[in-house]
Amino acid sequence: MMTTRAIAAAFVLAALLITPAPLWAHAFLDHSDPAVGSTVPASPAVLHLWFTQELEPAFSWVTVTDGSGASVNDGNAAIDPSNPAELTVKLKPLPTGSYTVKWHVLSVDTHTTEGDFSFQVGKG
Ligand SMILES: [Cu+2]
Repeated sequence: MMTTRAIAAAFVLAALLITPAPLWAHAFLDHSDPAVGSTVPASPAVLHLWFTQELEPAFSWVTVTDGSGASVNDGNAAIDPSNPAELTVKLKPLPTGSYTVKWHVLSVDTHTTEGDFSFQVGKG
């Protein structure tokens, strides 16, 4: 015979099995180049962000700032023509230092997500 606790656990498990699909549908950052938290030896010409879902170009952006908060974007972010889940932005030449990436995207399911991370240029 099931205890109350076991019945409660069964309901929680059922809820977990039912709810993940809409969560997975959001566009979260899958990986990036330079990678999240990484140190790269030389200034990257382009930042690539790969998301878990295709993006709406008009409402998706990324800003890279240096230690003083100044943007080092070289032009606007763009969706890769061959991959609607990839956002890229050209970067100005980056001196040694720490850089902050802030992204905000609208996925094709109309949900917005945002996040930030940093990477370093120069000797780690
Ligand atoms: Cu969503």
